[in-house]
Amino acid sequence: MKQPYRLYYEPDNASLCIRLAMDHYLIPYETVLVDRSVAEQRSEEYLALNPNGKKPALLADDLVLFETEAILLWLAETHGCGLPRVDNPARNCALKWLFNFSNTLHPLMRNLFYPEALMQTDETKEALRAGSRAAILDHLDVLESAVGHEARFATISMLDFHLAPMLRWLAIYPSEHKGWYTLSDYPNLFALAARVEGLSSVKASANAEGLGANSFTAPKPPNPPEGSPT
Ligand SMILES: N[C@@H](CCC(=O)N[C@@H](CS)C(=O)NCC(=O)O)C(=O)O
Repeated sequence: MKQPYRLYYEPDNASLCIRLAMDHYLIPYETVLVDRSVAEQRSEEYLALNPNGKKPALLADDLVLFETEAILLWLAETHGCGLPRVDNPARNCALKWLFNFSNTLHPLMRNLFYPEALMQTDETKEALRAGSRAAILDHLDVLESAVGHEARFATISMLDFHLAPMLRWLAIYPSEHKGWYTLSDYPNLFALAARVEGLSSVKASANAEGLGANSFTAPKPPNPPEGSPT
């Protein structure tokens, strides 16, 4: 018998997107906490899995995967779920948004959460945050329109399991720089978050990471059973 996949995770991190997808599409997995309090993501063992030192990583038999979007795509292809199949023209619409997330919103959010990766002084860090916030607000306008008008977003897919967590994180991290974004200002994105939140599979994911009630429409800092989100 095949081993369940192994998701290397930390609560309320990018690995949440993978957990949400695997819970929803009933893909068996087990989790391994990558504990940032002891810098486990920089350990020799973890770097052998993901040389970038970031979560998530997914171990599937002998295959080691990293990059959130690549993992979501691989799960969809391997399990025939969550994205239109190769012979379906709708696939291109889905992939363009998946790649868009990986090139715009997701990396811009890293500038808010980890400005020290690029900048040294308080002043330059704040300048990076400010520029990134402005760019994110522009992207949210684009997404608000797309989610409202594109058929792709009418049904739950891997895109939702990526976008809903990002909308959550923007509202609560970093805790000392909140309040510049309000999800309810974007009715279509709010509706997407509510749709995801209403899925029965999401309750299991939210419980496993201590996300609390209304974890996507009115997110609060989590209280995870193990590990720490920051
Ligand atoms: N492009 C990566 C980004 C993942 C990422 O930024 N993960 C964060 C947690 S949300 C992380 O590992 N941060 C620790 C660090 O950067 O040292 C992906 O999509 O997998």
